[in-house]
Amino acid sequence: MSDESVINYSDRIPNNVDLASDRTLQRALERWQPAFLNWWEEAGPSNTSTLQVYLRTAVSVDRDGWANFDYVRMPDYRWGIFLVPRDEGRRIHFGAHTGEPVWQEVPGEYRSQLQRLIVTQGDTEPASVEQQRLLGATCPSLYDLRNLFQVNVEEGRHLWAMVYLLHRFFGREGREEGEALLQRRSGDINNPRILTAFNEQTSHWLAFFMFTFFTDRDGKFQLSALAESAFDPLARTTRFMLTEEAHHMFVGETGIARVIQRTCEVMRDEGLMDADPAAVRRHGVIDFDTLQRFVNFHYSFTLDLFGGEISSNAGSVYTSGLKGRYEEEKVGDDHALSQAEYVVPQIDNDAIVSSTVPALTALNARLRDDYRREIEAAMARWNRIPEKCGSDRRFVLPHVGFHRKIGVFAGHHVSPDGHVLTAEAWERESSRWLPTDADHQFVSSLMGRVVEPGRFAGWIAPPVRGINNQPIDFQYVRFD
Ligand code: BYC
Repeated sequence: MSDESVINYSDRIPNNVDLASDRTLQRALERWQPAFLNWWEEAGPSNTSTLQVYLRTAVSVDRDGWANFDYVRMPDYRWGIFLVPRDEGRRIHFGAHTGEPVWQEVPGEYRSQLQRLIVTQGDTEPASVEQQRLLGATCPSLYDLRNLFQVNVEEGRHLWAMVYLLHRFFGREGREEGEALLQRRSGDINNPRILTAFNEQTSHWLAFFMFTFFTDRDGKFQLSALAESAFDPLARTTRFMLTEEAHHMFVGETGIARVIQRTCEVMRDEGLMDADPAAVRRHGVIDFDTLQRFVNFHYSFTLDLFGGEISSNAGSVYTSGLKGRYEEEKVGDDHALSQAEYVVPQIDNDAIVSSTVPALTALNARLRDDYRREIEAAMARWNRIPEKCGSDRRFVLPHVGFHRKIGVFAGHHVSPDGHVLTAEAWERESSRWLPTDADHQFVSSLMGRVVEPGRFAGWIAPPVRGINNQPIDFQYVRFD
């Protein structure tokens, strides 16, 4: 048997699943590979095929040895299929099948539910690459350009991960879904991506950092729930994806922190601590009010990705054993939720109330609450920056009902502090809470291409350290 922790790079498709021993699967994936490369060329990062980028590539799925850094032309990146090694003794640990050995094949009764989950997950990966397609043209530094491309190639690999599952376990339908994943396009009215947030534009770097902070973190929580799955190949695939996801969230969290840092420095140096936003903007940095509006937007549109607060779908995929809770094993209950209850917010007569519902129906709300807690902790880290600079300003999360399109708050107007408003009041006030066209124009006006090693655009501070212990002025991307 092959060593599952080592990735075979001599195959056309790098893998640690002994692809060579399954000729039919190998041929099917080798047919999908050129279609993937065409998609990358057409919808992936624009004008980048000749660049050499200092990228990390997985060489092993072991905890310590998986990353190798080197210059790569992106179309030559070795996208492949990497699963964490199989744990022979693994048993189902939640839902109706608790205690049974995990499944190595798809149980017939859950086939369509499972396929749907895998397709939905897979669809987000190319979607985010499409959303970020044009950002390279306005990068604030070589360091940031390299990070963008690292995120892009890894999202491409996450697509490979889901397509492997579709091809290997779902026959002709799976292959058709694999093709459809390359045909849908973010924002295309006729053939859009599946989930709402993946059809929005990521039109500048502030949106990119917000997206990698807020939306990639939804990726973390959804992948963590899928990593509990009774369907072992899905659990093993998503576990490896999670190791890559961490860098994407790092890009977002430190990106926003650097924007706040730069604004603070300019405000302090120019004596603008109490100045109005327009005065701050005149110095070429992004004022706190604008940043807060972007926080409000990206947080609320990411919350929609958790699905409805009350969802029978969520209960059913849990009971089937297909998707668990965040860190299921650490939760101290019966892991069946037959009697358990959970408190969710609801709207009752134009007021937000707490109501207790069967926990099985509230699993999306629960995952969202886990997510919110992690976001709050990260925001507390951001808030240390204005504190250190002597500013009283703090960033806050809006109420979970604010600006929602999915779930119990859809169709209602909720203010950031959790009051239900009339449509007229919302119309009057919402430009104070959400980015306006003028905000986008202002932010876009700051975006210029900075590609001299060690230089950074004026609206963002340099990072604390470089990538892989390289200096900050390292040539992270070569253009020759
Ligand atoms: N947009 O019962 P409900 C990532 C649909 S991000 C459009 O309330 P359910 C990444 C839903 O499909 C993580 N439609 O919710 C991040 C259903 O339709 P059907 C991606 C939506 O099903 C950055 C109906 O409404 N992974 O990896 O429990 C960069 C009722 O749904 C939306 C996953 O999402 C929406 N926002 O949960 C790159 C994991 N929300 O079936 C990557 C897999 C709901 O009635 N997906 N609907 O036609 C899932 O677990 C579930 O599909 C959801 C929805 C959590 C998304």
